[in-house]
Amino acid sequence: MTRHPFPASFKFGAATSSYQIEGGWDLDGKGESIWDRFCHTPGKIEDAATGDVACDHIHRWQEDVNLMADLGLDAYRFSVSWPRILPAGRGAINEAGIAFYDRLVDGLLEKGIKPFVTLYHWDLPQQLQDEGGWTARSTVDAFCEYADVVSRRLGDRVKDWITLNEPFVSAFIGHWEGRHAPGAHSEQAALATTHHLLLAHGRSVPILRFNVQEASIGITHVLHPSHAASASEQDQLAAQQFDGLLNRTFLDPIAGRGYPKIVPYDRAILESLVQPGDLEAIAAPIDFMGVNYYTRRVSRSAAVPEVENDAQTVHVRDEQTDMGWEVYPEGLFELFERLHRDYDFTSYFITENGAAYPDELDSGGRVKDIKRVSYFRRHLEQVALIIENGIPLHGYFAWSLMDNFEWGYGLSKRFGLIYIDFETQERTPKLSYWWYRDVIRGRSII
Ligand code: IFM
Repeated sequence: MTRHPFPASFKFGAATSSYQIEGGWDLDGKGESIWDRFCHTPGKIEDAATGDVACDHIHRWQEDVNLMADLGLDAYRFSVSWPRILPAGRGAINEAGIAFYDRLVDGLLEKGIKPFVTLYHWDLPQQLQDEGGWTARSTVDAFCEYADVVSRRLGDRVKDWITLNEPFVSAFIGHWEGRHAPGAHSEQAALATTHHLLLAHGRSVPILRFNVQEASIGITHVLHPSHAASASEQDQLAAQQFDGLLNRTFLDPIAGRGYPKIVPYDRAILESLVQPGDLEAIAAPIDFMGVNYYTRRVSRSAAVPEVENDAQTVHVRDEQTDMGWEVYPEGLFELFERLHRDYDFTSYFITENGAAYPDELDSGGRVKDIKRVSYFRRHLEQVALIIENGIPLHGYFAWSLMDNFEWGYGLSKRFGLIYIDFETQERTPKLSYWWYRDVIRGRSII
């Protein structure tokens, strides 16, 4: 059955991030980032890949914008590389870096594609890391300086701004689990990072508003419905704690409620970092909440609050993506119903949704990623339901426009609508690209 629930104003988009696609890691004055350092450290990345070249988007952006235009995108979400703009994290501006994003933004606008800029998608300048990184409160000031520079230079053309991508991942995977840069293993560091990231978000909102006329400003969180594996009190508590960790630690302070109480970490550490005025700053009014949705979490009780497909996660269904994440489309509606019921955010965008599968070119040079089409179709059905239920969801960004560097997994996980041959850099639109093009054209799910 064809459904036509998408209003003309609804934005169909695709998303990427700087370190995952750009390459040019030390090109034209760019400074080193924590991800450059992490990937250049042996043993950190599963297949020993780096983002040194990635999709070479820094040189091939025009071809990529043409592919976006052929796809019919209304909007494109990308991130700016902080060390490409401020190589030392603060101070001297790298004009060559600004010029790259100037060209990209102009190229997008020429094609009628609305740029959504994420300021921070995990590539902190290494020099700031050497001064303590996000565990140091001074990094908040550096972020505000960076937000000021970028919004002054691009704000005449870019109206849609996302301060941070998934602060949960930066804080907990980067600083407690250590699977992401900077690779720390400390609860204290994870909680300091959490608070300083949220403070950086809140403090930068008025700066963006001052610099950008008619700005629309948000933050992006990765959110999962949190279910218990059984009705036992312990499992119920584990599910509540996971909800506290992943969802509420990052939603509640933005909504002006401070940090949640039922969490699996030492809450006293987090509270001790809060200075007068911080919670008010974090709760600066925003224009939209960005939601990245991939899967749900089903918890059974255990002592250690690990966060992914570990012993605590129960897989209820067999269908999983190449990341080992359960495919659970109805969780998207469940999540938005809850957000709409429990919070007062006035507008939402799904800023990422997608799936990794082990795609290959067939003998005819095509990629028939049928599973990804099915994943997108079933999630877009939920998007339709969300809109039909009057929840103010205004856009959907597929993750990702193209195969790219998937962090600790290197180049081994493919999320793209476009297949990348990382040897030749040849781009091949997959079946899902053509399917999504038809969805966008018809503004309906087919
Ligand atoms: O590739 C990442 C992206 O950088 C942030 N959200 C999840 C994606 C898939 O893991």
